[in-house]
Amino acid sequence: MGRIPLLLILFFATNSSIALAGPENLSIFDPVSPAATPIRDLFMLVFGVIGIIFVITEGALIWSIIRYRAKGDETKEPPQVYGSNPIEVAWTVIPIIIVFTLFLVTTRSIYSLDMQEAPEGALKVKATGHQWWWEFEYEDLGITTAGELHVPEGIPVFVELRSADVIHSFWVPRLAGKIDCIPNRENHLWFQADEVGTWYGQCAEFCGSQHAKMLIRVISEKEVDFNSWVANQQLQAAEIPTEANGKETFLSLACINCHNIQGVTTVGGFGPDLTHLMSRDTIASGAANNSTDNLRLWLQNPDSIKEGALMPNMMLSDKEIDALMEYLQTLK
Ligand code: HEC
Ligand SMILES: [Cu+2]
Repeated sequence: MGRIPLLLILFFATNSSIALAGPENLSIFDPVSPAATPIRDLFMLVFGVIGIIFVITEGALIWSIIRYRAKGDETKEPPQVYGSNPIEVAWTVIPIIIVFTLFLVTTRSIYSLDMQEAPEGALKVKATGHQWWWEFEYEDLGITTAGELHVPEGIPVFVELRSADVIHSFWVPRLAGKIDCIPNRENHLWFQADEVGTWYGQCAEFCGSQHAKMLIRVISEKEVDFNSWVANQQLQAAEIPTEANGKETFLSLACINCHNIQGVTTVGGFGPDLTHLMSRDTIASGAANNSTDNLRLWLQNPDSIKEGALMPNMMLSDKEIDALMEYLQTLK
């Protein structure tokens, strides 16, 4: 006993998130991708088998406690069985068969999901974990973005996983299992979003103080919507003059050492590409909505949104922030 009741509690605790399925549903029991369904099915199978074992063993225990409770009548002791070969063989062989079957089914699931080469017609994306944000590069399409991964509905997506610093782990529970991003190594994962929607995920390997704010959003869209998103992302930054001439301010500050803006500056790369910043719903890998207030707060002091973020507090004056805000908001 001990382990199984705990599992039961855990099961109902995690499973209850189905009922509560809010916008940020992270339940592995609610897959929308053929790369996630086998994981749910395997869990259910293993859980079913151990559930039956639990009921049988605990049932036998409770039954014998009640049936053979001492009532001062020595003659009612349970019959003792010693050295019965058939019984010894049965309770050795049955567990071996159960464990072996579960082992085979598990290996089959692992192998069926493992994919080291992109399948025909897949969209290829390179996902790089940084402390504490995600970079997504669509090399074939010439797009670099951050925090939010756009994909077409119903098409397999083949993700190459890397890390720029420490070990991270890419996990979007409703789309696929989790796979680590390891420095100097390339791992792979695939998924296919069979519905239009936003699927939430999270770095699943403790990677430093702001690990919990290293979120992932996968946005699956109808193919036409995806294509128009691609067409916009492929454009260089629009040249829109602003009153306070924010572009000059941006170029005069250290921003350019860390951030790229296609068509403007490409010496950065340490921080997120800002070319189409305003096309994102969130900033800082989902740590805050991309609202005017939050963007401003971020420029004033990134720590107020993500304490310890690797973008320094630039001690900008209000005037500089006004100018930068104007400029950043042209980056659609
Ligand atoms: C030392 C490198 C560095 C400098 C200098 C820097 N940034 Fe950043 N910036 C980062 C990093 C790293 C992030 C991602 C932080 C995170 O999410 O954890 C970031 C995030 C951002 C974001 C949010 C982007 C997104 O999609 O989430 C904006 C906007 C931004 N920086 C603007 C600026 C501006 C404007 C300047 C200049 C005033 C600047 N940064 C200077 C490193 C830097
Ligand atoms: Cu991480």
